[in-house]
Amino acid sequence: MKDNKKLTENDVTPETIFNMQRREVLKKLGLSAAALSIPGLAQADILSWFKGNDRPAAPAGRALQFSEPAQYQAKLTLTPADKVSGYNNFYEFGLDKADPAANAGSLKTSPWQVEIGGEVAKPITLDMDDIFKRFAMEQRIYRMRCVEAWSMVIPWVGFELSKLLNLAEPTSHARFVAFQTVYAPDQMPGQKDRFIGGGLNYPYVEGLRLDEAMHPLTLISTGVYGKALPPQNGAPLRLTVPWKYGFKGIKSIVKITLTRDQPPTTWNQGAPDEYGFYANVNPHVDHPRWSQATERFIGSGGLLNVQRQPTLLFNGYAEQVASLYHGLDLRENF
Ligand SMILES: Nc1nc2c(c(=O)[nH]1)N[C@H]1C(S)=C(S)[C@@H](COP(=O)(O)O)O[C@H]1N2
Ligand SMILES: [Mo]
Repeated sequence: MKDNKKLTENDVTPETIFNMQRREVLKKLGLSAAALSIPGLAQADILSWFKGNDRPAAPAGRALQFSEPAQYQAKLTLTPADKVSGYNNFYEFGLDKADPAANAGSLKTSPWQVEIGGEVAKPITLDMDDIFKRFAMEQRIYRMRCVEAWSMVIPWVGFELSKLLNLAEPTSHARFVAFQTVYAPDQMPGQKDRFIGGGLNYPYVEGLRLDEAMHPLTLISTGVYGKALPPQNGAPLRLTVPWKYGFKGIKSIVKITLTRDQPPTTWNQGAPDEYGFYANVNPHVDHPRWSQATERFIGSGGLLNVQRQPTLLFNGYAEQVASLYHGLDLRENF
């Protein structure tokens, strides 16, 4: 990190804040905290929420067993593990990128059950033992592109969502799949306090079209970097859809429902003009407030002089998924 560099306001990205002490950044800018509206400044409220509560550290992730199918071991530069699990979006634990790692230890991830129901012939509820017994885990190296225009490359461990859905036998009426994060306001400060949680509706919900959910690239992740997911990454199981913006990757899932109609999704409800249902990564369709043509890749380097790279259509997975969207106007269906 170049500590001597004179910062400008344009340099103040979430990464800047992540890598430097906040007061240091503010000092370099010659500003008081009040002059900047940085979500991280909500941190103080989180600390007071935890006062008198336990703020236990997350348990160390257990090593997982998995295969490494050659076609999914992309030769890409990985984002280091400490960034994958230290720079997160999980608004249930606060808005700052460092908040989930600091606070998500309060989430009880065991025992855990996930319920699959709705338009299925065989509704089923599974615990994590059932999941690990029934589904062979694979490591898959995927690009991940957040709608905020930063990106990572992450070695997930997981299994294809289609296997889980097939177990429940979707009926001929099923056209969409709805997902729900756990609702546990006593463990998640952002669910209890609208300010800490960024004003979103909770529980966080997401959805896919059935064909997207059944696509072989669509994973349920149970681990990262060879170990069980830490809570800040969405333990014990979360969705990973590599050709879509990161917010589709709903964390800490307790409920999966096959539906006839398109289900509501949290970010779309929060700001329908900015976040659509599809959320396919697309460098040609800008966010109303910023360009999506390029992205800041979060690698091993210091984050002030972080590398910008072009964003790829469908995040580089066009060959595999473009056929899902034939005849769909991607600008209208953003
Ligand atoms: N329940 C829940 N899931 C969530 C979020 C969240 O705030 N709550 N944030 C989303 C966003 S915006 C992104 S970019 C990814 C980040 O995943 P990561 O922290 O594991 O990289 O999680 C997604 N899943
Ligand atoms: Mo995101």
